[in-house]
Amino acid sequence: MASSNFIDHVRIYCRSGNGGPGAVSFRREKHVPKGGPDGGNGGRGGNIILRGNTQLWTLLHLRYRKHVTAENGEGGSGQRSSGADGKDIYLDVPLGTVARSEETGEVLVEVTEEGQEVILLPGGRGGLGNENFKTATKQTPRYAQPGEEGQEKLCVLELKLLADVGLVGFPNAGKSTLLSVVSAAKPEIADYPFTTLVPNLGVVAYRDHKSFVMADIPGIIEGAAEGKGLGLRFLRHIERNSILLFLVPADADDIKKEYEILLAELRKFNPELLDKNRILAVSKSDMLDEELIEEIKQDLPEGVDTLFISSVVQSGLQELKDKIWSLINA
Ligand SMILES: Nc1nc2c(ncn2[C@@H]2O[C@H](COP(=O)(O)OP(=O)(O)OP(=O)(O)O)[C@@H](O)[C@H]2O)c(=O)[nH]1
Ligand SMILES: [Mg+2]
Repeated sequence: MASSNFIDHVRIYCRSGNGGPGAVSFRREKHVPKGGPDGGNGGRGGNIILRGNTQLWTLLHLRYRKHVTAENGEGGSGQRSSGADGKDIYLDVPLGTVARSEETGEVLVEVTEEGQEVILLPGGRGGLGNENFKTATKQTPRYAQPGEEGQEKLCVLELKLLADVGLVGFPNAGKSTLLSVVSAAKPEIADYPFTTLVPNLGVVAYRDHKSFVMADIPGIIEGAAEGKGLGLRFLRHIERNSILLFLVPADADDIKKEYEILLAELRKFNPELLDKNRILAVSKSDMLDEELIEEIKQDLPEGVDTLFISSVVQSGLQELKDKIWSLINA
């Protein structure tokens, strides 16, 4: 089952490299009796770097990397020779990865672009060799700096999905079914609530080789903001989605009311969610005839564009995609 591979949270114990010590050394050459100091600098310790990669959708590949340790820098040596820098460690992550310190909860870095490289933990600076400490009065410094220590931190990497459109609806509304017909994603579908336990992402092909990303998140129920059902954990996945697509099934007792309950839960969770553009789709409308559609139209919520769709008979889907596309690019 693809969805069990959705890993959006990993803890990694990170350690960046120590800087190499600077060297204490003096020039020794046959015809230079009192050679001056020539101890080179130590190399920098390896950094731990996060790098954005659009080919990745989850943090699954980091699941078993419990410890990451970067190399120490090498010590400097005579003849002003600097030590080599410790090798950096690159951790490729999907866009939308946020790294926090487990201890303080503080956000350390965030990766949002392809190829973006951000230093999660910098390696220690290399120490200066004794050639740097020569002064007019001190011609033979027998002192060099030690390298700076690397850093250690228990880091938590979390993925915030960067979907263009997030599906919002009660369990069983047909969210996963919609994703499965408009994208190549194969989410589990069933006629019982909470089939979807973790988010699924799909790339929806649009006209002229364009595409957008749709996120199917687990159903939201009344009280979700207080932790009912699957609770808040997955609501955070739609924080960044640029638009929200509400799905209310055609056989709901009161479409307007269901829509309003969903809105209220989102508002309680994070009022900023309501600033996003939204669309309402009445799903499973293959169960309606023209007459019923007309009836429902009389009592739809105000202030939101509403479409009637059916994933099963594939009706209204092109209009839906057009609408989504125009809002994403609004
Ligand atoms: N008639 C009809 N049934 C549909 C349609 N779309 C989905 N269903 C059915 O509705 C049920 C629920 O579909 P899902 O896609 O699993 O619903 P969901 O919103 O993902 O549900 P959760 O994952 O539990 O939140 C399934 O039995 C689907 O076959 C549709 O367009 N027409
Ligand atoms: Mg589902």
